[in-house]
Amino acid sequence: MKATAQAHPNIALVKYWGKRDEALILPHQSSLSLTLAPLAVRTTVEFGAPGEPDRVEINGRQAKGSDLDRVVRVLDAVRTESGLERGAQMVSRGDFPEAAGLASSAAAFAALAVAARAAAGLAPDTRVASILARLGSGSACRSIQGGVCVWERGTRADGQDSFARQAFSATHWPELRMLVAVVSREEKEVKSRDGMRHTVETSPYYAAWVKDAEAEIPRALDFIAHKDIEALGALAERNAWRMHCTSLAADPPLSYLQPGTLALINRVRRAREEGVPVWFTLDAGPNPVLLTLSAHEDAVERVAREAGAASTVRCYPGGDAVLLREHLF
Ligand code: 2P0
Repeated sequence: MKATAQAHPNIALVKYWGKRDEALILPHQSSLSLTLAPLAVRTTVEFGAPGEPDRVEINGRQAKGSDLDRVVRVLDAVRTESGLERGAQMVSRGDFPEAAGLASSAAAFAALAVAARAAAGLAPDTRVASILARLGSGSACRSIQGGVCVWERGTRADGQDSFARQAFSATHWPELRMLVAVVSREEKEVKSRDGMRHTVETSPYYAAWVKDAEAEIPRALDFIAHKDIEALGALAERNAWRMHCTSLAADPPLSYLQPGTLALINRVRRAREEGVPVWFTLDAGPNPVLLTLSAHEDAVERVAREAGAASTVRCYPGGDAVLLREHLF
């Protein structure tokens, strides 16, 4: 009745931005991401006595409010699947440097999904685990497997065809590198969940975003299959710009960009003109993530520092979410 899992976060190269179903977390478009090592979240789940309340501790603090609700939602889905009617204890810990500015929720809900299903005695199933992780946070469905994963939007109203599948394992292109360039540590004012809802509801560009992002997925897969970093980098940059454009066109406008973000993006373009193969992507926050190859990682880190990044976090393709023998309690 007790299990522990570890999962990595992921960075989307074709982003998820907008839900067609808020309750089930079903997206308007498909997305594609790279699972990122060495960052990871570990989570232990133990089902106890029937009728006990769930107890949830995240990074040393008891979870409350919407954070607790999201975890309970995933635990409830596992109770439904397994027929267990027991309260659970969950302890979760991330090893993310606080300054990384990377959301740990994708890794956290992926680890929770894998640990909770194992603790309930359910056999491993990447599809079911991906759907379960999605109920906690959309992007988490892409952290069940390593390497490159595609979250197919699906068309069913019950969400059973909306999950992520591995397209390439972490060993397909081990030289890929993603460097988080931290230009601001300030907490973002608008959370992704609220920002994407506002964009769907008010941006006249939203329909164009959906159509374009969907069409980029097969192109991204082709570039990754051929290890074409230039084409993939260009695709990642234009997809990030287009996601941010839809938000900038919302009413009132929504901008995650800060002066330091633009300074870094401009420096990346100049570095490329000077011969450094580097491209950026940008999530719903101010810190660009730089795409390059291992041979150029040091040069890219220098570029990021010169352009004002206070710190950087080096990442490489990560593996699947896995069960661990050692528990957190
Ligand atoms: C992504 N982001 O594809 C995009 C790009 C942020 C920008 O997925 O509401 O935390 O829990 O489904 O997954 C962040 O959104 O939002 C996100 P919910 P989530 O990675």
